[in-house]
Amino acid sequence: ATTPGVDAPTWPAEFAERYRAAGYWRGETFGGVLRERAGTHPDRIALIDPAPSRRTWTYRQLDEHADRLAAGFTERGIRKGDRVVVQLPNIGEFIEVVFALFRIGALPVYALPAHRDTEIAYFCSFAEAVAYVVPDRHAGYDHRDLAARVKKDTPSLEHVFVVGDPGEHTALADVDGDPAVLESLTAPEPHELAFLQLSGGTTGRPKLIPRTHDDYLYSLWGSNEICGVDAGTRFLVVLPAAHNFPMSSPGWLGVLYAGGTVVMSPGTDPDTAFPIIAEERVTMTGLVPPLALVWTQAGPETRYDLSTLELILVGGAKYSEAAARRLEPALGCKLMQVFGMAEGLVNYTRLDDDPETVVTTQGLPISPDDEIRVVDDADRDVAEGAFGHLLTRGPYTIRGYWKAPEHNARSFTEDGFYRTGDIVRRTPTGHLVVEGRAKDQINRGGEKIAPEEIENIILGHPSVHDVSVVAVPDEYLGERSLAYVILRADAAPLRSVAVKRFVRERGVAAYKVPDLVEFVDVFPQTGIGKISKKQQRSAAEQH
Ligand code: J2J
Repeated sequence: ATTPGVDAPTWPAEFAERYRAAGYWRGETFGGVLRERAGTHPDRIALIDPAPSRRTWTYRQLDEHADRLAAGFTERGIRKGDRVVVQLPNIGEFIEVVFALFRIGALPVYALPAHRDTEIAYFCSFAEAVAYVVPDRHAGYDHRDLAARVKKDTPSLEHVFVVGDPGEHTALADVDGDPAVLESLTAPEPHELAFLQLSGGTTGRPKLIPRTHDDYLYSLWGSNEICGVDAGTRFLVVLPAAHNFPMSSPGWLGVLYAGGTVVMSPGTDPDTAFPIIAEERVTMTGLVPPLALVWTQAGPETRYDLSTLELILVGGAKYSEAAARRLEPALGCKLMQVFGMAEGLVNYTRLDDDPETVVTTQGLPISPDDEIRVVDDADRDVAEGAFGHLLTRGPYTIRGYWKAPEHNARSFTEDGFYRTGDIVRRTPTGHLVVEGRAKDQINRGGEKIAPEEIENIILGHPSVHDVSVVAVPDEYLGERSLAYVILRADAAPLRSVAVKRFVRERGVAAYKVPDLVEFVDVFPQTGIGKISKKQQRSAAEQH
């Protein structure tokens, strides 16, 4: 199951050869990289988890813990190619667990802490996961109960591992095996799958993104070179560690690759993050635009010393030029914009770009071999500098989602370009400017919502005849979600809060619950009788 090509479309041989020959794919694995770093600089601090009481891991300790966990997973029957849903907040155990899985070639499936019954049950059943790793409680929510409900309905799921008090499940602390058992295992290979990442999604069900050791490791060291990550980097993980941006751009994985130090932040607000920055002398972090706004406001007044900060990356959603101009003076560090996607392609402004370029563009691709096309609705290249759909192909952009042949036929061109769904234009220097989006998705401050997923839930309400979920512009988040609802003719009037509660009770991440609900009699139609989301979106701008 780790071999790309069966469930996971992969690069044609001539591309793979080219990427290896160019030196992008170095033939390394995650488990091997950690072992190597633990050998060359065993006593350097790899990881700091400051809350609730400060814990640190040297490279040697991280490597040893990963081994013992890997052995414990092996003793419990977890094998190469098995899928394991990992839903952990920003704590040190997150990194221990994923490196343990990397080492035996089991594939982490990254869930966000916000995910609830609907998403977790789907990931576990679709990925046929054998195990699910959770915290006991997080942000006031008991993940052990969620795990018990999901386990009951998911035949493949044999193990639930809990960080903290395990309740009816298994304590992760008890997963402690003798690393000698690892010696007889078949090691994962660089061209094999390393994990399944989540897509932002445009469809009723989230898609899983199969990433290999070779391709993802290239995106890491490529990012490190651009962002100036080295052994002296102290990187704060502010956004959820499971998300592709804080993981890889350059993220905690990039920083570990470089031999730097990863610091976990238990929260995103200045009151939580600023004291950690001061205490741990953090040099770099990544933020979504709404958070960058909050930090920019709080920076000038803070009593904490932020002077160690050298670079803040901002991405995940469009960062307004006006907001971008205020960041450097307010926080006393450099800004870099990043426009990336869990499917692959990542663009950065460069450290030596002129200041105007940094505030007005979303950067250049990592690789000289990232192929960029900007096309019209019929896939014809637009004139240089004109707006169009962004298509991309390259050494770390997937060739297809996991087990999704029909969707892949729509999301990729025949010659393997990924249809990003983003509308961009290219400046004469090759920098991309994101102008908008053609895909049916809501970008709520960097958190992606697939309207279809929420529409399907609301359609399950007995009073609802039809529903359409669209984005509404929002000053702070960029976008919020609005559900237009048509009630059944015979249904009693419904209140907005009842619709929101219904979605919440179905068990989905809180950020997906519609911010606004509006009851209407009809939907605007397009010429061919489909709902016109375009018209709905422009009507929604009045909100
Ligand atoms: C406008 N839209 C952006 C930006 C992402 C680094 C950074 C971000 C992500 C990410 C990531 C944007 N301006 N600066 O994985 O490694 C929107 C686009 C894109 C989608 C991808 C990384 N940066 N976007 O956000 O998979 O619409 O990855 O296609 O969550 O976010 O979302 P996601």
